[in-house]
Amino acid sequence: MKEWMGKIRTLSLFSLMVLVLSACGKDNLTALMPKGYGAEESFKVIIISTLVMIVVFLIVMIIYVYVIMKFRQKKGEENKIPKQVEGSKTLEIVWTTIPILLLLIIAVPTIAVTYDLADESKKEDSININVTGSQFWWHFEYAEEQIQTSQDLYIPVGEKVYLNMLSSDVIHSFWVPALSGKMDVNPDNENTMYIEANEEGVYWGKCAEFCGDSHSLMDFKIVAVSQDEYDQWVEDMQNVDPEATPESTTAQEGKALFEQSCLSCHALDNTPSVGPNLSNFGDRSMVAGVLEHTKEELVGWILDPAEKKPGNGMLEAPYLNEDTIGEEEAEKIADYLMQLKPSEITPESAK
Ligand code: HEC
Ligand SMILES: [Cu+2]
Repeated sequence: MKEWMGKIRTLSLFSLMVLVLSACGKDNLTALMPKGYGAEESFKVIIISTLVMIVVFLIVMIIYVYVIMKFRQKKGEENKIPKQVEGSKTLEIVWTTIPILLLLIIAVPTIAVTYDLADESKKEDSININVTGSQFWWHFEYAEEQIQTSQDLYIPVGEKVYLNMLSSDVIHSFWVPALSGKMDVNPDNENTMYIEANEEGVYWGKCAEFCGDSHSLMDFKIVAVSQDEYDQWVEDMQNVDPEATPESTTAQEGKALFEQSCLSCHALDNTPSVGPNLSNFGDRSMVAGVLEHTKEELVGWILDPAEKKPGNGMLEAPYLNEDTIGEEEAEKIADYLMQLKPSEITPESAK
């Protein structure tokens, strides 16, 4: 093979790697840029394990190359059989002890961090949120504040916030890589974890347990704001008024249509509901967790939720089999939902 061909191959391989790996860095969706206590502690464990692995790799490679060079067949010695060794106590002890020590170096901090992150001693005095995972969306109920919201979870910066998690159907897993590790969300036994954000911002969350058709679209956001902003948000949410009359006439017509076809599953106040709570829908960061928060996307979602998120719970909506909601009606409903903005504190303001 010509020499330049080999060089071009190596070059294209590296360019491909740069391309592929550069897509990995969304800085609000990575465990490698921790922005909260749980993620920081986990990151330390990642670093320790990686260092141990690098050291082991280097030592093994050095011995490997040395042995290949030293014991390869040499010219004129084709029939030479090297000295045969059977068993060596010293070697056996060395290669048993070193791995034990290495495992201890990894195990001690890992176990310490695991227990630390499972600590519930501050739970009673902290904000407690009941989290429900459903195919394929997330619901958040602030137990004491009596607020219900979905998809965007608001928390104050620098506070441990305890999440008590249950699933309404299959097993999901709650994961906000920049803030903490994963936790299974089961149908019957409640799991608790805490998250804590160091800085204001919007952190991306994902379901990390394969749970059905649209598992990869089961996204949510953590909106971390200052304590004052958080208090303000709580007050605003406690005062939502589902009866408020919208300004524009299209939105008023949208409200009536919404009450007819949608209110059976969605709530606009602090009561529980089968589908996502929409009382602050105008302030959402996304539509259904994954679509851009625009009127066009919302209209598209209302007309054909199956296309955007296969297998989702809204496909049960009776209006989808009736002729009641066409493009015109969907636009009116979208006008209505987009103006539901009870608070000035939003994912936009937190960025
Ligand atoms: C059978 C119950 C049901 C009915 C009826 C229903 N929905 Fe839904 N809706 C859901 C469920 C469940 C989801 C969550 C889907 C997902 O993301 O997996 C949802 C999601 C949504 C979302 C995205 C929520 C968010 O927080 O981003 C919007 C907006 C929405 N529905 C609007 C409507 C409108 C408008 C109607 C009436 C035309 C309607 N829905 C009727 C069950 C329903
Ligand atoms: Cu899931």
